[in-house]
Amino acid sequence: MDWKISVSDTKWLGREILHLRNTDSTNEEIKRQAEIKNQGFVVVADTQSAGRGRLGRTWESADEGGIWMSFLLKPEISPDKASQITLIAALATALAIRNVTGLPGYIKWPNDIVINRKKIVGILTEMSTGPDKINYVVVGIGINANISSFPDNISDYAGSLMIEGNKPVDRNRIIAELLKKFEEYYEIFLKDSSLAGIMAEYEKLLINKGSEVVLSDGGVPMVRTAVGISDKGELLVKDESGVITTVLAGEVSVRGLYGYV
Ligand code: BT5
Repeated sequence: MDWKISVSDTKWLGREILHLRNTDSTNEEIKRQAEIKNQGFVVVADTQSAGRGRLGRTWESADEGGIWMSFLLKPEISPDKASQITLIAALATALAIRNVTGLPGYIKWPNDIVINRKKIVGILTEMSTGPDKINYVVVGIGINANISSFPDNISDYAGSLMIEGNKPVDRNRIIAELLKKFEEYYEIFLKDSSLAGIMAEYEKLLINKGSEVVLSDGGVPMVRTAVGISDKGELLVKDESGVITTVLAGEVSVRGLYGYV
């Protein structure tokens, strides 16, 4: 806990921040407190003992140099729109990395940030729903910030801001900028609960745009060209005859033709 977190230029996001030395998962910590905390509550942990990715995957976060954080949202939108929040978080994170470190963070749809083909950030959005309504949403963001090496199982494709930029980064500034950007874009999103207002900015940083991607849902992998996103946050892909179809996050995995990106 040798670093201090302070966020001053947001309206509601990060007005209350809990900074822990260790927890199982910051997403779980938020869930334990979700009923008693206001929207905008943030949890940051120096280490996680059970960090999680999507679909039960593990997120390596035993290193104290990371930014392992989650925040609580209570949006009044229909549950099928919640997955779009992941894209807003990705855009806010990519911009925060760029603005604070100058490093060229790109979004790998839907939930990763990559730099020089390395995965630097993963995002896990979860929600609790009642009948037809969202109780709350937890946005969890893992940023490999000041990390110098990774476990063997991910070392081929994982990277950190410190490795890519050859110097340590100021984690507090990244968090402050990320929360500010997220708040700004989230409020635009809430106006019509669509990504229409941020699509153009998102696509500028979308590494897949114009590239061939391999789609696999467990069956025969298909090669398509990614052309952008829809206002619902789906990936738009084109086949060789020019027909454009949509890919929903979670339905298929998207990889580059030559590996991770
Ligand atoms: C993700 O899942 O990328 C979402 C990760 C979200 C982590 C944050 S940290 C704060 C909050 N608390 C949590 O418990 N989680 C959130 P997915 O797309 O499923 O990718 C997971 C895969 O990324 C793993 O199977 C590994 O291959 C790889 N991976 C694991 N740890 C990594 C790391 N530190 N850096 C880069 N890649 C990693």
